[in-house]
Amino acid sequence: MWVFALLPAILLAPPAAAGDAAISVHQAEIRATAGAMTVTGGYARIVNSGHADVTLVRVDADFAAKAEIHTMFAEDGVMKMRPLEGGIVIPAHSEALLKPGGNHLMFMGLTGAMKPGAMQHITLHFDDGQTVLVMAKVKSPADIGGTAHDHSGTGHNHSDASGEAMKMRSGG
Ligand SMILES: [Cu+2]
Repeated sequence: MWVFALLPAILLAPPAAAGDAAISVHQAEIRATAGAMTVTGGYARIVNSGHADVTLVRVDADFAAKAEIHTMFAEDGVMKMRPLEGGIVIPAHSEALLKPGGNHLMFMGLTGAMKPGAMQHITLHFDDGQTVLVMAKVKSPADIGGTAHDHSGTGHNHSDASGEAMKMRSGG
């Protein structure tokens, strides 16, 4: 009986088009911090099963004063990063990988240490109005997928970085 009751609701659902909730986030991870670090990175696989490209335009996290979407680039043989102004496009029927050494989330002004094993909420905002609340797991750098040391070496360029691991380069 309930099957018949359900049918009208399905028929009334709007056709899949711009705005269909098609984003899912997997393997959300945050790099654990050490000592007085107040900056860290976040990574995830964002899958778009919809028929339209979607752009990740903003990130919120209650454990950081500021959250940004970053990209990395080489300058004079040194890897640096900067905010990605246009956001990250997740193509239709495809995915975007946020990973060490590539596009990533950057959390600045951490309210506390990021301890391995802890779970933290991140909110991802997309240009079509979708908002996705993500549970991210804090992992030690060695456990984060990909290269383990991209955020701990030289060449990063955060104006408000106070951690010893984030070496400042002005004037970049
Ligand atoms: Cu960054």
